[in-house]
Amino acid sequence: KNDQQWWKKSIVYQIYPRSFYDSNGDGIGDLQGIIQKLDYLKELGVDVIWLSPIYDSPNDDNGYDIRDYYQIMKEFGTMEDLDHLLDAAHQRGLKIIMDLVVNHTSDEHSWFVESKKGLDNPYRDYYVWKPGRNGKEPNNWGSIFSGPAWNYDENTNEYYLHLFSKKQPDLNWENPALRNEIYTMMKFWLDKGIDGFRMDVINFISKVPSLPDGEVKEGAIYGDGGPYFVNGPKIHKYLREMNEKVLSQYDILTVGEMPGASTADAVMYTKPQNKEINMIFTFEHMGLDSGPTEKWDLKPLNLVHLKKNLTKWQTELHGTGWNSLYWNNHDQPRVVSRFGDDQEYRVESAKMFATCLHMMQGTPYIYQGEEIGMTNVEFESIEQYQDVETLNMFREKHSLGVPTEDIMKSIYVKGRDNARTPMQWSEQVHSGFTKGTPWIEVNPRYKEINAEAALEDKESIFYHYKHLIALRKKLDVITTGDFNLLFEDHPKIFAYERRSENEKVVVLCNFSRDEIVIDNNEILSVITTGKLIVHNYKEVKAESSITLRAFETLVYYVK
Ligand code: TEU
Ligand code: CA
Repeated sequence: KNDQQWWKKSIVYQIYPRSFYDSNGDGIGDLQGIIQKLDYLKELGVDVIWLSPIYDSPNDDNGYDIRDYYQIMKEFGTMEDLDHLLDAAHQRGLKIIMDLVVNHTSDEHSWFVESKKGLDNPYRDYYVWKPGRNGKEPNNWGSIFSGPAWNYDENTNEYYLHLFSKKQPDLNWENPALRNEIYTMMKFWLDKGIDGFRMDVINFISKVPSLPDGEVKEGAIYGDGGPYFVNGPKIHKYLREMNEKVLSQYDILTVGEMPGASTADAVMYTKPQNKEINMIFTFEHMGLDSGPTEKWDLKPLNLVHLKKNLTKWQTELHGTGWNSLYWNNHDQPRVVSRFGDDQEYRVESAKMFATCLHMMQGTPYIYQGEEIGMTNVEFESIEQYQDVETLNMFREKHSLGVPTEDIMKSIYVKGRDNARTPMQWSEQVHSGFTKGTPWIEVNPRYKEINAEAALEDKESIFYHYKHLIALRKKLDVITTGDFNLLFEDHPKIFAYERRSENEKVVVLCNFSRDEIVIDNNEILSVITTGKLIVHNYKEVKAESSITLRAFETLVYYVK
């Protein structure tokens, strides 16, 4: 059933429901709000909507801490609202995939409430419990959200593992009873008619049973447990079991979020004959502007490294597996601020990033607001920030005496709330997101950057995305062609070609503010004989020796 590979031709739009559109004035986005914006997404031309978690949750990590997999978060609405959303989407030819968060649950989940009651509780082994070592944590691992990865429970005098926040205890996938509970839950949602899953840190679920200490890297406080839970010893066993018991029975899209997966891992996870999942999210290109220990350790992007990394993923998965393509999501700062120019050349650079990504092989993902060029935010005080990862990091670094302005600088560049300020719909108060008080403040630039203005401006970033999406549907070479990097050592130009039997597309992207002359004869012949199908400047000057203006992108089609 899963052999119709429709997802190779799809474009996915990610909605972070809390910040998308508030229909009832409580300052929190909701399902009814999404229903009211489906026509906007239809206009954009996307095929699939990925909803970040909408299950019942205390929202310690905004829904990535699930308390009940079978209930809708009350702030988002009811199960009837979800059924209504599914119908309304399907009526418009839109598919919906949900976020599957099964590496951990909320500590308020009934399984964990039971598990912590006693060593002999039937749910004890749904989670990872260990006795302390010399009166301290069982090993030296750090949590990804700061602090140790273990929390002490005095009731049973043991520690439980939490790779993320204290309120997100890791599930024990060694336990077949737990695995079967997950498969049953997945089938409940698939039988309701959802069209697939995005699987949260799915390559973390298998841990090395002995849970050995990790290396304490330069400048780190805790050990790096990564080698003992990333792409763990039984991950392929579990994914094949999940595929055999659940996924293979439905015609769905499955994408695994896989921090730390290499291209070799990705081929194993996504080659169809392995019967695991369709595609993965890699983090390698999203880590190139981080220092050795953590993302808050800022480093400027080196374009040649980015080009080589994306080329590696394009070429090593060509004909073997399948790529997802993304710059943005609810965990990443907004690309136009991160790698582009969100002031003078905001429109040109946003269109350039879109073109650079959407002409590659894979399934593109658009994160809410990316299609109108939303930018990062810089709130004055830490009090205005909401993200548990940011707040935990602030507390830890503050206690270590790091100056506040240094901490705030890294939050401005890499904080996840950059992606979580409300979707900017109009220049109305609170950007038309809510008639109430938004759960997080709106980015002050909403008066200039909003969907209403974008829809009225034929030259907007929105219509550039719409055009790229339409091209993917029209030109097979974008889906099937190979990938060949051009000017590979050029420090400011990202250029590549996509080739198939009788079609070729040449993509030129200037990642800099500088004007750059291209006098390569081969490219010049493409420019003179090819058809210009994408550009991001109003006036296009196709001369013989072309000069790429600041953040200019040009795409030529050659038959
Ligand atoms: O994120 C996985 C993950 O590794 C994140 O810690 C991410 O790398 C980090 O936030 C970058 O700053 C997933 C979800 O996407 C994220 O929202 C959740 O917080 C996390 O898992 C735990 O569920
Ligand atoms: Ca609401």
